[in-house]
Amino acid sequence: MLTLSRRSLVGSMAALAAAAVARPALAGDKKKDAAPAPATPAPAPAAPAAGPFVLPPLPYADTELAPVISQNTLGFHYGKHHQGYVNKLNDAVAGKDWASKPLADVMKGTYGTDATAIYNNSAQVWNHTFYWSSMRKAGEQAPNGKLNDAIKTSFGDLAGLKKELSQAATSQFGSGWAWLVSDGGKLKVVKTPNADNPIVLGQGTPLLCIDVWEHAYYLDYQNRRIDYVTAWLDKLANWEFAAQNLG
Ligand code: MN3
Repeated sequence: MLTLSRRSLVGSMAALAAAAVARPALAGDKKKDAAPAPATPAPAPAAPAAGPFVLPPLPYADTELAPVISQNTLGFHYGKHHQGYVNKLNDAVAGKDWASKPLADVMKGTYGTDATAIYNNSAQVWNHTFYWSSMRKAGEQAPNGKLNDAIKTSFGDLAGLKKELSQAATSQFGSGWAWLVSDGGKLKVVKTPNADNPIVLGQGTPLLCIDVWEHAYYLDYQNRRIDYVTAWLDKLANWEFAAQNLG
């Protein structure tokens, strides 16, 4: 019911917005210093300016993470939240040098500056892209080879790693992320608040991440973050991706 009402609301708002303007919204419409509208409406462009950053495709079908993450959750998370960060980033970099820079350079270059909108949205675009690849089609999978050796050295065994990741993910207060990173050849678990990630914080090379913002799990698990994290670690963790990142 929640899904239906939210979608209906979005649809109604879109209809209202469409009725209120004579042409499609443009990227520059929100700027207060935009030129006044001409008396005679200009022809509508073929499509709104998209900006330099785009939503990357998911590495699986949106049904393949079920039953751990439903198609409904993934639809909102990817199609609304991740797309929203991309759109806000494009708005924030419009007319700035950042518009021509790689995404990772943008988030590293704006961390700790007063360009908070560019930083927050660029880091969230990066984090979510990494998060999608940190998961695979739901099922049993275990790390092997060099990654498995490193897990044994750093955590004793896979259960030890899962316990640390679970603790980090469930103890992160409010919104944020839990990460498996490689730092100087040793694996460790870290957690970061809001949009922050181990790259900007200098905590090592990310291997996997778990999104623990409520939007990642609330439709499926409500307040039970521990159930989401446990199922994620047992059924979705993409150890092949982690091994690739370990190199
Ligand atoms: Mn998210």
